[in-house]
Amino acid sequence: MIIRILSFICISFLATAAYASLGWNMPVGVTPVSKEIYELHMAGFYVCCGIGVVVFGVLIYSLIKFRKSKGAQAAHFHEHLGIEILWTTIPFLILVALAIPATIVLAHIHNTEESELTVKITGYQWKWKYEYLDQGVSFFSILSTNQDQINNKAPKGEFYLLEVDNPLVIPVDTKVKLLITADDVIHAWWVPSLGVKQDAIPGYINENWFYATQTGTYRGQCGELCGVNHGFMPIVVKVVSKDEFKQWVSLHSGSVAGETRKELLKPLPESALMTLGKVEYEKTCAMCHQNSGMGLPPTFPPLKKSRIVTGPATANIAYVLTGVPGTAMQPFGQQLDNRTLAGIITYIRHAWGNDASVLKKKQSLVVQPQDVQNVREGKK
Ligand SMILES: [Cu+2]
Repeated sequence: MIIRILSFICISFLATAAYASLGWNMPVGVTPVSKEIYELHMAGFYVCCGIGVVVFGVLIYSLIKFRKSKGAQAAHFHEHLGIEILWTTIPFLILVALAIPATIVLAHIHNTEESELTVKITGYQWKWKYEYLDQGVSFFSILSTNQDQINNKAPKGEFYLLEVDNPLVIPVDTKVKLLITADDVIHAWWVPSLGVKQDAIPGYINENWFYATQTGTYRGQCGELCGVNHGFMPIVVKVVSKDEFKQWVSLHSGSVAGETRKELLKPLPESALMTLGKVEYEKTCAMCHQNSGMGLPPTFPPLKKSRIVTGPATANIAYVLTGVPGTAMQPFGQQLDNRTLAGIITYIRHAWGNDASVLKKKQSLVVQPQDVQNVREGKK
């Protein structure tokens, strides 16, 4: 009877497809590997259920059947060779039976041969960079949830902390090889629906791959504790049709970027720089220095009344371009274009009452894209 009850509880847990849709189980995913991982996980789960039923069944049966009130007497035997062989052999066989499919899946996960598209992924504190090695497309992907939601000043959106400005765009039915590394500390690129969780380690390039069989948007996160904003570097992968991908590449590939590089040096009116700067500041800088410009001292210094921000523009530009080694202040010269940098620097020199200090020191309030380029080239 007891065994029957236990079996019933276990069997009710076996209806796992339903639980997967409820979010109680791991997702089945949309790639062959994610499905294999799911099946492996379920096989292990069934074995655990079986062991649970047998072990607890015997235990509970014995407790009830041979209880003291019924006058049960303990047996006095010890050292039974047959039993010892049995309880060593059975777990050994179970482990071997589980290791065989696990090894097959593991070998499949690491087989990056015959890939059709290669994307290099670099983890930074706290963003991802994607480079399509054969298409000449590269960009940063940054959290796009606004600071008001994070600071509980606005209701949280549907994809709170799981949305980015530039998702990774991938064609459907294509074997995509991933070369995963990091620029500062260890991160991990983790998208459950694609069956990928791979450490991003500075100085190493790890390989992984996926083959998405369904179009759609798949979300993930950094899977390795990488610092104070670890929870703020989500991953969004948009799987599109092959035609849509071709169009997307032609819009984003090198030749177009080459033209816009010249465009990016054109001077902008102060108001345009301020508008652009505010948006970009909130996206790229506010996570550390905060919307209020007060930072989170001592790790993230305030920009309000900052000596650098209210000082000479060239020094301010150089500081942002090269960053500060050994701190979270990165060399943004590699990450942002001249126009964006000019906008951000113009904005921080105006905001939080900094403008009064800048003017008092007779320094310039506005930074143009050409000024940024000049500092890049080492011109005064
Ligand atoms: Cu990370």
